[in-house]
Amino acid sequence: MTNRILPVLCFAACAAGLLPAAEPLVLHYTRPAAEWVEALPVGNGRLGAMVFGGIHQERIQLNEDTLWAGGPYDPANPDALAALPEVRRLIAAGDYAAAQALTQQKLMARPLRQMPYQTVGDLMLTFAGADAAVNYRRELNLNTAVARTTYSIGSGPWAVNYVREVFASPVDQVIVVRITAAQAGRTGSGGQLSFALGLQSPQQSVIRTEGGDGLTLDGRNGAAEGIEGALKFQARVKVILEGGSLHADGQQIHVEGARSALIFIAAATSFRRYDDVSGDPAALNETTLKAVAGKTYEQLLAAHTTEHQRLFHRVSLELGRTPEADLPTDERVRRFADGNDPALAALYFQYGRYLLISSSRPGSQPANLQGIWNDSLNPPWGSKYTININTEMNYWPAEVTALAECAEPLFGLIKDLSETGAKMAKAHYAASGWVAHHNTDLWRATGPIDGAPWGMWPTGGAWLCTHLWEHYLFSGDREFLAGAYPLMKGAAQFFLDTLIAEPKHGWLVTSPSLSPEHTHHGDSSIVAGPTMDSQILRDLFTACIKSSEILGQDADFRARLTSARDRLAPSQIGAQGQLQEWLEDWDARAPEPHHRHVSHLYGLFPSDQIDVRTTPALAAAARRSLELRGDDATGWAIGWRLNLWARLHDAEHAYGILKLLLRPERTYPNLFDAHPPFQIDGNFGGTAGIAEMLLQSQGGEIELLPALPAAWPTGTVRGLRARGGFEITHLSWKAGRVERAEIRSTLGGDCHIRYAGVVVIRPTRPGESFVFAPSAVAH
Ligand code: FUC
Repeated sequence: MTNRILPVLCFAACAAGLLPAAEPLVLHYTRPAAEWVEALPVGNGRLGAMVFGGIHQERIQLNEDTLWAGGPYDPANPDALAALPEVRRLIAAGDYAAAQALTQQKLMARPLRQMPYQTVGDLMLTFAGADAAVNYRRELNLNTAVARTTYSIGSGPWAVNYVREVFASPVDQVIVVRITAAQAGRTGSGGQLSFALGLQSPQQSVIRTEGGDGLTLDGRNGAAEGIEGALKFQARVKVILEGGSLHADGQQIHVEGARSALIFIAAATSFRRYDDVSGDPAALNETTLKAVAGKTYEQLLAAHTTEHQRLFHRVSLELGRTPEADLPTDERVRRFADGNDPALAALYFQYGRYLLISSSRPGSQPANLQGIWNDSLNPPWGSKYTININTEMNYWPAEVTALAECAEPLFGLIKDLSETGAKMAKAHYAASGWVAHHNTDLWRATGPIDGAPWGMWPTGGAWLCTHLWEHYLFSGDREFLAGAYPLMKGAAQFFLDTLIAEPKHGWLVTSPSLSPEHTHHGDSSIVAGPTMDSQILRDLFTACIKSSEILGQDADFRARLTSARDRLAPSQIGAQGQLQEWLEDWDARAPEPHHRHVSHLYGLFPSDQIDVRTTPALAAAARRSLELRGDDATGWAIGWRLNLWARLHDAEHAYGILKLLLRPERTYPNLFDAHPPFQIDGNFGGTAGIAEMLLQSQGGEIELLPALPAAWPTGTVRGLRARGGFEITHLSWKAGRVERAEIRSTLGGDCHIRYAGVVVIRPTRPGESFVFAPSAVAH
């Protein structure tokens, strides 16, 4: 039912702005971190640190987001183009094993693997006489983005209280550490702080003390897969004391009898662009450290917190509080599935937003498989960008949770890939436009890697491009669209040149391709026209068609795309009632029925091609596919299932999936997602999924509480964003029913609000807010 009469809508003076968080958003622990996945992450997009909070020894593990192995390289394989027709012929003949073998032999990029993201090293602080500590607490405050360790040594009037605070400032581009030691109850007392500072690194590096109050680590990145290291990097540490004295000794700085110590950590590499490594890290660090030299801790902290809260406080979420909320965070994770701790779900939601703000800011690299936090030279999957799901999932929460700026690095990556991918399109396919396969790295390599069953997937760049269109749908930013359109157009051009007509129906399909990482016969995944490809291309072509209309250009290209879109293979329903993963109904015979990837369900989420209301048969088939696949999977794969069940409007199933995610097997003590091992995509998928349970805005409607579980009967969420330029500045519910919503229109136009089976349409002007109170709606 659609209601055009608006008795339930009234005008209100709604102030949009920063929102105070009601529930303290703090991760806390009673012990120092023993493992890396217990340490607490801070980051400013570019610099990251993991804080362990040790008593005798503090380890602060450091990252800089451009420190990767290798240097600029061109991964094109000169044999690929000549072998392409034969691979296609073998696929058309149904000889998938031979097609895969030839792909492996001739079509893969060189080298076969891309470059890994790497650690800078560690700052180690060793404290004198730190044996019998009491009142220990270690915490990460998401509201201030400060990691804090406190403890006392000794007792009575002689007890000394230690406080360590660490943050990564996006304003001053340094990691700031402040340590104080003061005798209990004696203001002005001090001089208790004695410790040694040293740097260590697994990289090729030289560490030296500098000027008596500093440490410098000069390094070079290493080679990988035969690609020589081309980067210089430098980390610098500077210590400023209040009281006490400093002296250098070998590779360490010694602090004696200080009241407090302020430590700055700067780091930079010579990376400027994927094809330019001419930067001067020493000069960059010098400038950075000079700029902070005269600032007080309080000034630095205030600037940092203000900038963090500008983004973080746009959204708040309250789902209710139980006594469990007072427990240490790792204990809460252990209890979540069988307990009643709605505040942990809210904390996990906000932690995903915190991690995105901390790992992806304008000017930084995009969040990689570990965001920005990695202590290794050889991390799992190189801690790169896997673009057959993982990188996209990292950015699922960006628009809906009001962090669109954090997606800027992703848009920059797409621009880079449009350049490197144009060379790849030409070399491997003799095609125009650009292509990126299933992975990329700092150097924006775009070729098929790792091996044919995983790498021979040409649709990664196309999927990334849908994020450009989504940004337009949320923001209505025409100028952004004008810049993004050539990137989307280039991605589409590649497919206009390379799609082939499959023999049975004449549908246009990709070949060679695969349904990400899933085999259909034996160990063969190579195929023509996997369902996911057609779904992604339908979205890409539609985005290009609409963009060219909005921008008033490219009528001919639009016409070509429109006719190609009409010929893409449709999503089909198979014999089990499931959504088919491939052109043929092979799902029942695929060797891994519970595979983690659910690529053919892209159409349901993140796309809106499949929808419970507009395409109910396909939605039912998607549901069947999900049931057949099963709920449990790796971290990110559970995160995807959460979003999918929310799109199916099955609140209880979605909540059951959240319980699978928020258990120790998939959530480490520091709330990092466990693939396992750590992979950050599940955190972001989890945040997006919780948002998707509370608000959806696909298909031209804003739906309130589309998948609210019984576990969250009462709550308030403020600040979520909807497509069409709407901010849900307030949404509160009681006994599972919406009490009041307040919506701000940024662009004007009709706002279609769906709740409890009723749609109301409210015309709006830009900047106007209105209240939706459904108690008056007759159902
Ligand atoms: C894809 C997934 C794996 C892992 C890797 C980084 O290959 O199939 O599970 O997430 O990316």
